[in-house]
Amino acid sequence: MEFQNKTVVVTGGGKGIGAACAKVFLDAGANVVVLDKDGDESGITDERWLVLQCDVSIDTQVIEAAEKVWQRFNSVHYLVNNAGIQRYGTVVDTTADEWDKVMNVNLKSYFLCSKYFIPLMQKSGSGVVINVASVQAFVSQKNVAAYTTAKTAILGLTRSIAIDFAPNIRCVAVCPGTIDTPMVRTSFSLSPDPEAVLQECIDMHPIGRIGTPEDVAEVVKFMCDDKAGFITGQYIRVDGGLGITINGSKKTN
Ligand code: BMA
Repeated sequence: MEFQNKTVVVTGGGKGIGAACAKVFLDAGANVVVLDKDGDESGITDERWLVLQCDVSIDTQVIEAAEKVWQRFNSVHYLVNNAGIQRYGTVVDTTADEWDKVMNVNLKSYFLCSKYFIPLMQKSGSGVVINVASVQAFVSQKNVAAYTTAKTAILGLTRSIAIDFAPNIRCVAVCPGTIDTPMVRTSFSLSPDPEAVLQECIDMHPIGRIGTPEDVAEVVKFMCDDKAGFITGQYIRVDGGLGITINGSKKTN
């Protein structure tokens, strides 16, 4: 119960990596706030569990959520910026609307939630902002121009927050590889052979599997812990080795 009397806010907390983060913090004793435009399907009922339907890319909705969180728990210590969508396209294929949508959900929401929750962390004494990015902040693939741009920008935002709000507030980016989430499964389903895409993804990761949401959630929790108190402005890849290979785990001979 190392996070007892602490409050964590998780965006996109209704499914995938966000849901795993929310659960890990609940199990560690924290008050947990799930912000998700679709609500939450976990069925958890607990006095330390608050679900707010909120589109975190919209300024007024984040302001309202921040007020409700403060009313309910009177503190905010951790913010996990995690909400994300993936859309496909080169810069030529991507429509201006799709570009804006990806930037709004994957990047602007991180700015907005930081803007409105950091002051509450300051009132609470200290805090940590975790920005869930992606290996696509470093390496990329075809056809994901908007997504990879947003994920790369998150690293700059992470540095800015770390510098501007030190020493009491730390900020760390966590960069997952392929993780078995509804977002990734939806991407797979766009292919005529989703199983083949899954196998390709497995082969890209030297660890020999894709990640689980819990793989990421445990690292997020550690980065929030005081044990990680000398880490700020940094990124950590949780990618099964994806980012260190030239050709995945494929043998060359
Ligand atoms: C993630 C998502 C996944 C992808 C992975 C590795 O951010 O884009 O769909 O498999 O990066 O490229």
